[in-house]
Amino acid sequence: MQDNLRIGIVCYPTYGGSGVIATELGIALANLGHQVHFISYDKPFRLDLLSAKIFYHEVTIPDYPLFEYTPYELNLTSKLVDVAINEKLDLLHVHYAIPHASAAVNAKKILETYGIDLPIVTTLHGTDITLLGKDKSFKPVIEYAINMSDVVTAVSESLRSETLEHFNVKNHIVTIPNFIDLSLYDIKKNNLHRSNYAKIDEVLITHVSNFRKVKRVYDVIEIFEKVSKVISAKLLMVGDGPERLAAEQLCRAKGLTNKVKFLGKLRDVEKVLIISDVFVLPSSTESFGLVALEAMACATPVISTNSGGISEVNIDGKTGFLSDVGDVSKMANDTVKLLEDKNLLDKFKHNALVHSKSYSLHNILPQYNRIYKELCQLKKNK
Ligand code: GMT
Repeated sequence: MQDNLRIGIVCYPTYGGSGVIATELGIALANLGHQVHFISYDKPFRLDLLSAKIFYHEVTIPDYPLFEYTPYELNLTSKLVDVAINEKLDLLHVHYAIPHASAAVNAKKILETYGIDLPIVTTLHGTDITLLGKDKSFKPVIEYAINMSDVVTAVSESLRSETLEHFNVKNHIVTIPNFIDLSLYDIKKNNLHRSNYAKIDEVLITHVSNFRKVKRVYDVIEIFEKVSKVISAKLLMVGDGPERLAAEQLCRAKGLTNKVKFLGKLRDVEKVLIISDVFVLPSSTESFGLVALEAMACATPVISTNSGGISEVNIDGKTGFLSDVGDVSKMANDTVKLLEDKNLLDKFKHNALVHSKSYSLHNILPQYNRIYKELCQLKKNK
């Protein structure tokens, strides 16, 4: 069997952890020598095409007046069939169940009529199971996509158990946690100055998300308000999304505008995380919390909820503190406790950095690579 494979990767190109993981996985696979074809409706936001091994195929959606609702999944399915045939893909790795896994299994069925066997690896990332999956109208499609994939992976133990609990899964689900490329987190190379945002005697608290409801951005502001009554502090809100305007309005109403800065979407979030003292993630659900791991890789402790898979990443009393969803008083008290005790803060910073290393790309990439090779070997033996 050849060592270098032709791998198709389907992901959301937008500001979110699943797109980040898919992009960084693709880049790492290309660095290993595989040829990687990204397929999406836009170029993934962290993808630079500066590699002879990386290709991007855009799914275009024709404007057809008959369709009241554009059938994106069908355009994606056709594109997958086309790329699989013409680029001679060995396998497809799709991130997120809907519509990526369901389009992929349909493409697989179509390709069978051409005599082509295309193994599908599906990675479940979270809201595809925890939110969409609980919506009964999607359940049969998600269940089918999971059961028809050749290999299914989940990004945390918690997501794996939730999937098994809510769906009639016939496939084995492998947990492969998210990862980070530690070379991107070189504190010494950071050229963003903390003094841009906080005075020397102020602490810097940061939140990064896509400002969806599940992120509970108002809790971030409530926590910050409580902390800033005790400690001189500034808050950086990074990202954008449906709740941003209301969050800005809440800051105005609370008279916090001189202390809270909304930076919008940033490509290199690590630059901000490195200069932060504490990272806050009060989500109501989080299958993994990639950005918490990114903060930890910057030696920044995490104040978070204990929902979903976050507790697998942020270790309570070691790399940060965990609280029940909505318990803003405890999250504020924990933040103050950390920031007022320099020894404790230094210990947590050290622990966060050390713990993040167990999620290094170097440790996780071989797990995906092994799956790909086994699938191709199976295909060859058929
Ligand atoms: O969190 C989001 O809103 C975006 C979503 C995504 O699909 O990118 O994130 C999910 O996948 C990430 C990568 O695996 C996880 O780190 C996030 O925890 C997960 N989000 C939720 O479960 C809410």
